[in-house]
Amino acid sequence: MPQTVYVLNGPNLNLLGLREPEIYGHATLADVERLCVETAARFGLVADCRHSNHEGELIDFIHDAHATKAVGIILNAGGYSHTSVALHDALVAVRIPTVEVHVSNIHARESFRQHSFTAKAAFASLCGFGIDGYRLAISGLAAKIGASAQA
Ligand code: CA2
Repeated sequence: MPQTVYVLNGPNLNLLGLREPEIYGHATLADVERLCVETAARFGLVADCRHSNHEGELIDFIHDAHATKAVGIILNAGGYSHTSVALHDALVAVRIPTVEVHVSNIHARESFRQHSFTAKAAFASLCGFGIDGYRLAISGLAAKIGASAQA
């Protein structure tokens, strides 16, 4: 059975590469997902990449991760990171090692972005690396769960 990592992207991340490139860069969500699939494969992992603009659907994805015995979650919950106790609670409930990713450096932006509910349920957080943050997050998750790079 392959070990699966869920890569979950939240609201507005489908606009990556299409708007505000000065903040979010030029890469698209399809580029992010390709990067995640390739990076996961280097560690013998399978990336199951999902996007939703809806809080409840993101919660359903987290429950799916538990139901399918996913070994990790990479989460960019977008604006819900800063507002969603429900997403926090879903992550705590499933107890799957999670890394939070933000494309932009949320700490150098508006004050309302500087708190993350979801980060409190993650074992690590990365922000400000652009889409490379997803690659770093999968690599860090692989180390955490003992998945080594494939020859
Ligand atoms: O930096 C990140 O990855 C964010 O999670 C992106 C969220 C924002 O609400 C968070 O504070 C930080 C927003 C999604 C991006 O919205 C876009 C709008 C236009 C173009 C591209 C993305």
